[in-house]
Amino acid sequence: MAKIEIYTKAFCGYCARAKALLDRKGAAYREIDVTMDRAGFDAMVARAGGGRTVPQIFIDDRPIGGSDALAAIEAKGELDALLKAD
Ligand SMILES: N[C@@H](CCC(=O)N[C@@H](CS)C(=O)NCC(=O)O)C(=O)O
Repeated sequence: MAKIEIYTKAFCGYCARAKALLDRKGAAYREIDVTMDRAGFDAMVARAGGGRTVPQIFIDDRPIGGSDALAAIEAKGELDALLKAD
């Protein structure tokens, strides 16, 4: 299984949507809640190439983007392979 990380904030609908998709896939992930974590947020922005919205998702350290990007990968039928890669 790939290493999956998702940066989130509280009360974030897009975060809930992305996590629900990962949950449906049975994917284990590390959630980094940056609601009150400025250093964590700054690290997220740096890793995401400037992306400041949440969620920001990383699969095996590769920046995927947010919930819409994850859903687009799923719509193309490519998410299962990405999640299983190691
Ligand atoms: N298209 C993005 C939208 C993400 C988005 O707008 N997230 C909101 C929170 S749910 C956000 O980060 N807003 C800016 C902010 O909270 O500073 C995605 O699919 O992830």
